[in-house]
Amino acid sequence: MGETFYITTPIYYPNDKLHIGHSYTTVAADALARYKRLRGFDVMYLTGTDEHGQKIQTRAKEANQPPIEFLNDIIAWIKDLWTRLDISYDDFIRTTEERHKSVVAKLFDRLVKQGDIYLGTYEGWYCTPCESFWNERDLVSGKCPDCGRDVSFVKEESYFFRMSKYVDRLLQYYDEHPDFILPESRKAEMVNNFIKPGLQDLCVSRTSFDWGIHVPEHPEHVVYVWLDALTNYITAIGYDSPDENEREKFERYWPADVHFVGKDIMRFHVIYWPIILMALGLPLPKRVYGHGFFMMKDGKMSKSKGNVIDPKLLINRYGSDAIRYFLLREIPFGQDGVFTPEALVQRLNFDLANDLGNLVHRTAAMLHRFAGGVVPQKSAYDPVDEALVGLANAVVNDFATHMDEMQFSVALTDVWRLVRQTNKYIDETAPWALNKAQNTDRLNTVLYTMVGAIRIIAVLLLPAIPRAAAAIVEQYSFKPAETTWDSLFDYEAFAAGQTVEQGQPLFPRLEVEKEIEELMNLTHVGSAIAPSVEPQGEAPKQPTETASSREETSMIDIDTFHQVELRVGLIEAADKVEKADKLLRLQVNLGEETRQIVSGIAAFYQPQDLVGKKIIVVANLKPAKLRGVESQGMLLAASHGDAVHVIEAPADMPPGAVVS
Ligand code: ME8
Repeated sequence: MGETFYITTPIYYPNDKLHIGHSYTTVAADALARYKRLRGFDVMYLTGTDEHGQKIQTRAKEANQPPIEFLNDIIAWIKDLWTRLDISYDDFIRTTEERHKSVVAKLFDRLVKQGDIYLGTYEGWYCTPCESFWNERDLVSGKCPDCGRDVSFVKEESYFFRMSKYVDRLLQYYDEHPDFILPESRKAEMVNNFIKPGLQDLCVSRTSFDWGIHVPEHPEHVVYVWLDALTNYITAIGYDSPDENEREKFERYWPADVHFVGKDIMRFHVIYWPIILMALGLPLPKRVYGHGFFMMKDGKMSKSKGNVIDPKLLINRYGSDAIRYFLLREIPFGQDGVFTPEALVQRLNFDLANDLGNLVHRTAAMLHRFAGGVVPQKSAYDPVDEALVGLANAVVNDFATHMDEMQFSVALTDVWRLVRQTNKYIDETAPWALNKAQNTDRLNTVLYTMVGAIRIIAVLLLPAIPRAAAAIVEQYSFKPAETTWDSLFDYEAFAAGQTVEQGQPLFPRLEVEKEIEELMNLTHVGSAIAPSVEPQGEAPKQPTETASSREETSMIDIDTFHQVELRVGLIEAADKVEKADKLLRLQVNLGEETRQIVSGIAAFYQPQDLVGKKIIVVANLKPAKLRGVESQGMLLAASHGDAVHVIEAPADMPPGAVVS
């Protein structure tokens, strides 16, 4: 077994569906894990869920479910998300698992006994969404300084962790390990904002709720979520496990090579977590990388603003590779960036469909046209070939440097230098002209050189867009030995003579304007087209959403439901919307009036089949324009997998009848 590499994501709060921001951290960690595996490391990639605390208890209560049932449904949804995004985690820890709970209880007991944790009384402020304690002086206009929401005053008996005792050692560790806090710019913020003003002892238990790990000696105390959560990084790999094999695993992988976290939870990872480890006498993680935030145009994503992007929606439409590529490429890791439909569509179209997709497709097409679909042997290189070979070498080295520095966006830019240059090489060498001139030797060398570049590109893309990269490897029949990391340093490390499949385009070319508009509709809450999500091109076959995922959405009360006006409608006419292959325009009689409704059901119904149907219409939806056509309502349809059925009203109900 090779050298180990242990990488983690935060364990997310399963109080709600995860959004594209959570996917960001997980995809980045996945790309690094895959890259390290490619380089021969024995990788342990851990993710999971942080399942205790007041917030989860409250959400479960609102959903009228025992916490664990509430959680199981969401965890199933989260795991399904990671499957769809091709996340190659090696382990998924849930803090409600016995392997975690028993170790945390024991560890707490030990820290009490050795005097690092003591009993006292906490008086101060608490932010439940962040599960964070705050001093009066930390609050900003009386609100949580992290999330801006209301805080509550709490006074309760609590255990405290003697953080202050370890501050000097912590600062010394920072000095001796300049790579510990990454990007480096975050270090000053941590020291100036949290350590210099005086690090206070941390409250590490709560008594006002009971959904958590109980302190063995004092069971009315529940271990504070952050102490519970942070220790997942060691319990998951067998710290203090009764099982010897598990303990060996811990010896093997600890300390972690890198914890990936968002900048919001940096302080827990670079201050509290190292101190807890010091108290336990364990080595500290080598690096903590605090990346930036994916924002929306109107600021931070939040459920209450309704500007949260559901990653499954995007994966269904574009496939996992497209989303992975966008997340890794669009924003330099470490910085904040804004999500816009324009940026997504342009990246997919220009980088993936045009540059990469086109290169792979046209090369295969030329191999078929000029060489019977078989990669020919080369003769001597011309300078133009040597230049491409030289660039490929440089790109492999740059890519490695940038991946090691966790600069995913730059590493992908490196690969695209080779993609674009290879396209240019084809234009310059013009294989079609060589074919016409029957200059077979030269033609063969050019074709070989093109395939050589594609091999290197495919291997370099395995970490970021594993499906497409594997599809290229298969299409071009590269053998396992020709797709190893070491093989990249020899341009000619593949035996010519293999057959290349003609293949389908890897990524569909999008009509930019149209797609941006559709994406806006799709991601806009309250969009008037019900079933507008349609897998495209190579989009992977995805499991459909189940009841479990719906149960995580907030429950509404009956008054909210009654705000929706449902009526029976009779479809009197239907036709296709011009230049919008998914949309039908319906004229629907609602009793006292006729409404025009545009619906995304063209793929499932012929217009004439709908005429005469009685349907159920949301009659008080604000009008919206779809592809320039006004829609004055929405019809109800059921969807499952690829099937969509318009809901029909009973035949004896007149148009306009109220549905409730
Ligand atoms: O904090 N952009 O869980 P959490 C980028 N349970 N990343 C984002 C993001 C955005 N808009 N929104 C969320 C917790 N993230 C604790 C962690 S670890 C021992 C316990 C990512 O569900 C980012 O990684 O609130 C952030 O740190 C994390 O989700 C917060 O997830």
